[in-house]
Amino acid sequence: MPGDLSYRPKTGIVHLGLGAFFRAFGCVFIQDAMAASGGDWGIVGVSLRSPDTRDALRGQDWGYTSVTLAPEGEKTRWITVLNDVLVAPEDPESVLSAMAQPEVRIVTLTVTEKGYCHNPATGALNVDHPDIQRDLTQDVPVSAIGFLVRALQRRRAAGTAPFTVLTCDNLPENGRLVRGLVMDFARRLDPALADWIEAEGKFPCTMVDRITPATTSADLVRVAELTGRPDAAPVVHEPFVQWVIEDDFVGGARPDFAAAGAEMVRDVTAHEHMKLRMLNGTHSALAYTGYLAGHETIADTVGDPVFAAYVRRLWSEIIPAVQAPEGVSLTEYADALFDRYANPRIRHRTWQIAMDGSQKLPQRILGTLATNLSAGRGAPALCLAVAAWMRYVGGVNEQGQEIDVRDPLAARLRDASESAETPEGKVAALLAIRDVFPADVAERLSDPVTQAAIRLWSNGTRAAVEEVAR
Ligand code: CS2
Repeated sequence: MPGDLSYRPKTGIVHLGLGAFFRAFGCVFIQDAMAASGGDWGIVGVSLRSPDTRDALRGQDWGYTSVTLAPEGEKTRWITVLNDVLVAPEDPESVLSAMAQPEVRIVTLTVTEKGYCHNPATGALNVDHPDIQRDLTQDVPVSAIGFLVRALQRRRAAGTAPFTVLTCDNLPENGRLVRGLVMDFARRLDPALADWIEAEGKFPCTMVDRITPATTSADLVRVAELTGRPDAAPVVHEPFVQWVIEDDFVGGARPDFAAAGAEMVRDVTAHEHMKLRMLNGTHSALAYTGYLAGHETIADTVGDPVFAAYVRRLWSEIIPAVQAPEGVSLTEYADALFDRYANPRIRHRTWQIAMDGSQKLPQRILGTLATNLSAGRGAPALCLAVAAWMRYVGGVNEQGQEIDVRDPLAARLRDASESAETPEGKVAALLAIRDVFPADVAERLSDPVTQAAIRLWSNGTRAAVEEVAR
């Protein structure tokens, strides 16, 4: 199959946070890059929490099926770029030792927003986070930031150059953000180490994009049907893929990402803002409103004409707050996003996207709202998305049933919501959570989000969506 490897590469990359996304995205790019241009960029994957992926892949020699779900049909491919999978809680020492090997030149990360242990509103390290407090005092870490810094410490002691830290999470200026967190942690541990990382370390920013719903048991059955071989951990994803990477690696050492279709650029900010605000922003808005209106997936949600009009309305509010990357038309980008959302084979659950909203809202929606409101532009569709998030984190749906809210701040959010009876009171209590809403943003949002919440609570989600989408 084109792009498949004819050799077993030696390890050059350690990946922290081996979830479905990186296996459907980074692993595929890196396999293609080596097939095109060679190099030893095999990957040791690390699960920071559960042994499930390791247990599933072990009996398959770490290979797995990647399934492209296009509206017109499915395509499968066997991915062989993983050389091993480690489970950090079982054996953190082997993770540090893998990261300290001189052949490892890059550490990639997909640990999700909350995995950075930062304050989502400010981007600063959350030094009150229990994992960070623990990792600052013990040599063997549990947090991603702890692993990065402790491994860099070993490399410095051994006279080995640092690895490049390549974050692939949907965070604003993700490389600069993780650099700030690593530097803050390192400075608290050992100022000389911090100086060394500052001088020699590299943290390129990236924009990553491929819709990858969680693999289901139905997917396992389908993959066995399609390929004739059972696979305990395939990944399913859309055909679209985009990786934009700042070309700034320690010693220039990296796979030939461009040969695999990645865009190597000097500054990724414009791409990143566009994607976070236009894709992830509308994804979250559709997740909360769609979930509350009883839609299971994003495709079901945009298949409802009221929500199709709503997402178009959202883009009309978002586009004035986005600077187009050179050569990109934002209206064409929005049209393409709509088609991606409508792909009927992609069953991306609204509940899955609704997870961890406290960590996602600032960069996905609040920044856009702040830009619009300070320019005097109203943004009722975005304000309704914030109100829908508030209703969602209250933990009870419109039929009075419990919602399984997954969020590191879930208990605080629920307490804030329950501290008041009225939508006005709930909005005020939630806007006071500074980890999510900086004071100036909270003040600006107070009136318009309260108006949206009143309509949402009194008319129901679908009617409130219909009203702003008109
Ligand atoms: C989604 C993203 O789960 C979510 O929050 O918005 O995972 C989204 O599917 C990807 O960023 C698409 O590239």
